[in-house]
Amino acid sequence: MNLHNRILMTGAAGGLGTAMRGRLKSNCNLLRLSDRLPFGPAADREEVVVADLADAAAVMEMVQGVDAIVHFGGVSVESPFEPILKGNILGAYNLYEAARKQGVKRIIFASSNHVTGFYRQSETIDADNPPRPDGLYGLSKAFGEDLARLYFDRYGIETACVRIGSSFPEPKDRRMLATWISFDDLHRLISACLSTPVLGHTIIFGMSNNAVTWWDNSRARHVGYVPKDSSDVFRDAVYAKTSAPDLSDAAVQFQGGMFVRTGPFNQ
Ligand code: NAI
Ligand code: 15L
Repeated sequence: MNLHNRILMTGAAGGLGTAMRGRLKSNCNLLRLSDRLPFGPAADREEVVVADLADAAAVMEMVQGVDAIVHFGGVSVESPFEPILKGNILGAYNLYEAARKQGVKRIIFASSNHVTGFYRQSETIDADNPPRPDGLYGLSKAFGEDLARLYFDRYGIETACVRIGSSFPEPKDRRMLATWISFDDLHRLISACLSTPVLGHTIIFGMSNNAVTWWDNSRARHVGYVPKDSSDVFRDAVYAKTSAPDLSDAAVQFQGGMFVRTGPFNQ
């Protein structure tokens, strides 16, 4: 039996939305999908809502009647401030306000490793390390995590802030050998966050069982996430197709990789 009747997944037209769409249907009776871009008709046990997260009234309608939210929607890379402000800051606020007013009690927030991108690749950090965002995008995700904490402390809305590493079919470069999470592990992680009896406000790093890692999830054991995949099977192929890292490059020194030197700061 599903714990949730209707789950809302935002960002449905994006990479992870597309990958999780089929998988998340096993977590609920009805999956409501939303994005600002059109993404095709509703399939069996689906509902489709096209709306901009910056539109408070539309978000209020989108959240009506849902039991839990998986929030992927928003700007997903370093960008100028305006779209980040609308999609990630105002968008997250609109979503939490709608959740508060409509009694939604659990949210899985797609945060990012770029909240802590300015830690070094030689460091291991956990959820208690302070944020060190590597750009405006990471900063907006740090805002989302703090917003979630406020709505937990004041209103009891539980959130898993999943600091996703790199979720793609395969790791694309040497950095991603540390940051990679498979789609199946991401679904395992979201399922664990949706079903654990007490979630509270939890920060958890979204990674597979990679031999090289910079993140320690011991503060999120109550979630019960057990990854089954590993980037290690791709190691030889990734080494063969990439050249040795230039250790003087900030993208190699810091966990955020290229994000630490991307964006409007450099223009
Ligand atoms: P994506 O860019 O493919 O998908 C994001 C979706 O959000 C898009 O379909 C876009 O149309 C929608 N969106 C953007 N602004 C919006 C707005 N104002 N209103 C409504 N919808 C809006 O990104 P991806 O890779 O699917 O990531 C999903 C989420 O996970 C994002 O929040 C991203 O920051 C986060 N994440 C993803 C990682 C990855 O490895 N794929 C790593 C870390 C975090
Ligand atoms: C992210 O936050 C991005 O959304 C994703 O596209 C990747 O670039 C990922 O981080 C990463 O750090 O590899």
